Amino acid sequence: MSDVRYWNKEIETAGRSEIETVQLDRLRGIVTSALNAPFYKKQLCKVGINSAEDIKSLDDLRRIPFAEKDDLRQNYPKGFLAVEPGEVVRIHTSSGTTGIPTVIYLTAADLNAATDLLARSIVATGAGREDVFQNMMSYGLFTGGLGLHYGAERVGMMVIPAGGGNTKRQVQLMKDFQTTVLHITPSYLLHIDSKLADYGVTLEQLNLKKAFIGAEPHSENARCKIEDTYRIDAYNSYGLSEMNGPGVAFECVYKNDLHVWEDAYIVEIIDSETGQILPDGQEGEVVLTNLIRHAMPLMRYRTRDLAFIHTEPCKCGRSHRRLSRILGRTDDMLIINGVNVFPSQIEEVIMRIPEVGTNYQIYIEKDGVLDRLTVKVELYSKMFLGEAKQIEKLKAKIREELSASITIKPAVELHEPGILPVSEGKAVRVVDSRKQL
Ligand code: DLL
Repeated sequence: MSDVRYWNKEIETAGRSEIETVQLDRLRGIVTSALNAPFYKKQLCKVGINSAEDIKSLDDLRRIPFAEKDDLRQNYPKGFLAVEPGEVVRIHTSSGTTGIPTVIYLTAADLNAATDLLARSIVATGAGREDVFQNMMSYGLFTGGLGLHYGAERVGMMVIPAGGGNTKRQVQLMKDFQTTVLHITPSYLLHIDSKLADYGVTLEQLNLKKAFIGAEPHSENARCKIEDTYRIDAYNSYGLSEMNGPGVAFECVYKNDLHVWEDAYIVEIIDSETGQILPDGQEGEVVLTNLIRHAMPLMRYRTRDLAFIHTEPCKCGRSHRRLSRILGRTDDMLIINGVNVFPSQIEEVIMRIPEVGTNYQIYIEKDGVLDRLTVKVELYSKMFLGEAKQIEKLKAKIREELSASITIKPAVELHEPGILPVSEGKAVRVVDSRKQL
């Protein structure tokens, strides 16, 4: 009888040398495809890689130059395309809100391989065909919706393709179909709880058991808040459009950081300043090579996400190494009056304060020549029933704890729930008006 804890036990529990054999074999295949893409034809020739034969070992990967978001933009739309257009069955693009969009192409075989990783991820969390899966990520060009949709169908779950937004309808669907697993951004999930009472629905009327949370940064404290609020298990899911979206790394039942599916992705951690490869355990920028996409090869892609690799074995028996949660991005560091501050530090502090509710925002503006940081925080509504003095005390406490972590004292504003803007997809946590000057 097959072991229900795994989707593909053989590869998920393979030894290091077996994984590396698969990686090498697949890397050669990807290099062969890449030589058909205008971008890589030039790049690979420059470093003397003219065929798969030139990849003798995995170390040869390091000869391949890093690829960056700008390369994708400059070669938009077809510079990375490595197959005849007729072979492509799907594209996804980024939103393009910050400039030229980026696009990925998939053949039917690419899509099949990506879907399998999602089925594998779902099963790793202990979910299975008996579950009712409500997919609350937006469908369309964003990879979050369709990616998990096909993975969940492959597992045999009953899929509710709800898409993003329309909270009232989402809650109704959860109730009517007794949804057991949600796929959702953590900020949106944190928000929904405050709406249940408005819709006359209690947690007891729902049947939630698990949530797959991802697509945006969140702290361990935010995960705990989700788990306590809904009395469910929340599993971190990491991915990016450039690597096919979700399914790059996922937590297993032990929720002890995210297994990177190493037969499909080679992960390197580099020093983002020097490009030097860092040893396991050291924090740096995540660099990924996709081994399963032939329509559009992408090797050594600099994600700008910061994390580190765990090597100690996981109790689940999977041998694929784990990535820490994303600790920040190389491009999200704020410099406030000369002090470096990561938004993740702020979230980490405020989410551990029990009176703090589920939404917050960070504002930075100019105040004369100086920068002014304000952290706006929503409290649970019962807090506002107390005395004003109590609120002032809490404000001072939040300010103290923040300044102990980030070394500058921000202004703190406390609000009732429902005041700060909510996103039904990725949350906008930082509003930096200095950039508009
Ligand atoms: O957000 C893909 C995805 C969809 C992942 C659904 C997980 C679930 P992009 O829109 O290209 O793709 O955004 C990718 O989002 O480089 C990270 O900075 C961030 N991100 C994604 N997952 C996580 C996570 C999708 N679990 C960018 N923790 C990535 C922290 C995350 N950040």
